[in-house]
Amino acid sequence: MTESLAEARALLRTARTIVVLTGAGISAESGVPTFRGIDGLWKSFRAEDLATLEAFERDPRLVWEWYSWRRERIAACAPNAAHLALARFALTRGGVRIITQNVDGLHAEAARIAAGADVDAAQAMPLELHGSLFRDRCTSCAFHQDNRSGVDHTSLAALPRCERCGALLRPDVVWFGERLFPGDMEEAFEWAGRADVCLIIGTSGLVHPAASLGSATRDRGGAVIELNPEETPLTRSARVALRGRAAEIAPALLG
Ligand code: BV8
Ligand code: ZN
Repeated sequence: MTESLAEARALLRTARTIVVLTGAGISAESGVPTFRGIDGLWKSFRAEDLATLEAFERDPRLVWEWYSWRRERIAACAPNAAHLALARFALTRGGVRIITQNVDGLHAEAARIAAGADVDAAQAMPLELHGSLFRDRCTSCAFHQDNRSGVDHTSLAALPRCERCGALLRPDVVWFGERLFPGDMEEAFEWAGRADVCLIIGTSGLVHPAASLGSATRDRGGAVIELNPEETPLTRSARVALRGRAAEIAPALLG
């Protein structure tokens, strides 16, 4: 395993199919708090306290308070140089699939910015494995709605309800212990299984099934490149480990 940017660039240049897996670290320089870093979201909260269906059923007001705070805080964040470099990379060469664990919507926004008015942004749109912070979904029927605003969590009665059936709305994210959305896991592993390179940016590699995508590439003879300031459980499977911040290294890696 090397830390060579030149080697990582050569691997990407000769690759036909590339999967990019991102985590909270790619959004760190946009001001989005990571989950397990020093200012990690989970530090003040424990994942099992808030990001689970049981927690929501036990105390929907508390769970909405946390998501409402995140929604308002993250709605003010913009894509950084890493999101933009990745979007441009995906738009300019085919065969790239961006797969993110993030729910902050910044890859989609970067795709729209990079594509501009006259280019179809679809090639750079991410597969959002864990859903979106900016969408509500009904706990009972199929109703969904985009929603970038905070919610009134001051009382149970004030919590948002479905306009169709009156049931409580929840954030349209995948909680711990919940399955990914239908077809997403299959699509992610289908891409990873046939990728020549799996580029992993800004994830601690602790959450499954996303954390296993790199092994799916490696098991089929592909190479893993990891971009992260720190070592993670995924580092040992990497052909190249680039130590540094995404916004600083991604433009040099992908430009
Ligand atoms: C499933 C959405 C199966 C919500 C998230 C025991 C009990 C229960 C479940 C399990 C268990 N053991 C294993 C499991 C499975 C569980 C899991 O993996 N748990 C882990 C914690 C052990 N997984 C699940 O439950 C998944 N579902 O398995 O279903 C099933 C089968 C049948 C029937 C029913 C179920 C669903 C997991 C989805 C959870 N939802 N998010 C929300 O966001 O509110 S996960 C959450 O963590 C976020 O999505 C986040 O992205 C994700 C992973 O965290 P990271 O992105 O890696 O962020 P982190 O802070 O950890 O790391 C940041 C990294 O960036 C660091 O490495 C840092 O060094 C680096 N960095 C920092 N700055 C920079 C940087 N890198 C680059 N540049 C920088 N500037
Ligand atoms: Zn409903």
